[in-house]
Amino acid sequence: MNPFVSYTNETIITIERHILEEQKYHPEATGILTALLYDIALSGKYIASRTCRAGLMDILGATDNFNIQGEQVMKLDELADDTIYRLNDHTGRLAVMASEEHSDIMPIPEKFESGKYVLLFDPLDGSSNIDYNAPIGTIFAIYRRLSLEGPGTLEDCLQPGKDMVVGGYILYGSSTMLVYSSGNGTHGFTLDPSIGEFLLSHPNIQIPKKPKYYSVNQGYSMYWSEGVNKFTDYLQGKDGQMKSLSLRYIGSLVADFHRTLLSGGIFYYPTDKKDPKRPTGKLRLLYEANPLAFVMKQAGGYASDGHQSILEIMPQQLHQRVPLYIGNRELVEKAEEYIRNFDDKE
Ligand code: AHM
Ligand code: MG
Repeated sequence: MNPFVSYTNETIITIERHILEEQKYHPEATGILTALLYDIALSGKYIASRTCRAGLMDILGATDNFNIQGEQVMKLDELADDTIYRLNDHTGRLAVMASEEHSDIMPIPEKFESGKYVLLFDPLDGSSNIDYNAPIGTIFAIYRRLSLEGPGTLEDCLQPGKDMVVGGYILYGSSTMLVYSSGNGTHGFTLDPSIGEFLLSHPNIQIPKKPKYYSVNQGYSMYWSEGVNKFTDYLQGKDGQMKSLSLRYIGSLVADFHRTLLSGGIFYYPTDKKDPKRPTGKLRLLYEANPLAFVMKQAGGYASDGHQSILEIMPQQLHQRVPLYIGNRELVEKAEEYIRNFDDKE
């Protein structure tokens, strides 16, 4: 039985109700952030409705990429990107957006009002898994704008994760889940497709103290540093310090992260030497590492780049990559220790 679901609790809490109740903790709140979050949940519902028909859309779009309604069939990651942008560009809540799919910031069209928040997102993370019907996700982060007025700027997007107002993700798996934190705990909602609502299923998630799994693409171990290899030996119990953890890796960050959050353990994507063009690993600070670090921190865990907290890093570029170690604090700090002892001395 899912330990987070109380079958005796008759109160049904929709995401809308939850967000409104969270708003009570912020007497200064105007409701804009609440509405913004609701629009993100709406984007998630729309993307979920399309991703669960992925194979069918291919069939429908097989001729000239047009479906039977005469609409052009987009790739799912383009569709997700477009959905989030279009559901949020006209609301007057955002000053600017940035997406992993675009090299530059995405301005709000001039005909619409500019708002006080900034939205950064990875529209469909792990999209290489779509062809295999494996879980994929959307990751998002909301900040307050720094600029005072007019169109939002690049600087508005380059804020450290510790200044995030809301971070979260939507997981399109065997069910669709939205997990978010606005700095007051981490809460998970499951989409009930029969009524089209996200319902609170995982209130106040805390990462279990006893870790269960480690999650990493072990196929790249030949490219790792000595410290990362020694840390992996530690997780496998090879140096006798602990009982080995089981390995789980889907290759879809949201799904690997979600399992780590609920089961306890660590996910890492270290610096590796296989691709000289990206010596800092693969994952992006703004769209992937930061929002998940924020959610993990609120669930009692920790995220590091191997040297310092992810949330403390001052971003220099929109698409900056970063090594990521995320999960139970003791394990992440152990990774930092191995890196310090074996790699930093070189
Ligand atoms: P994407 O943003 O292009 O989808 O890439 C990010 C994905 C993550 O979901 C996942 O953790 C990682 O790439 C897997 O990479 P690899 O195949 O190198 O293990
Ligand atoms: Mg991604």
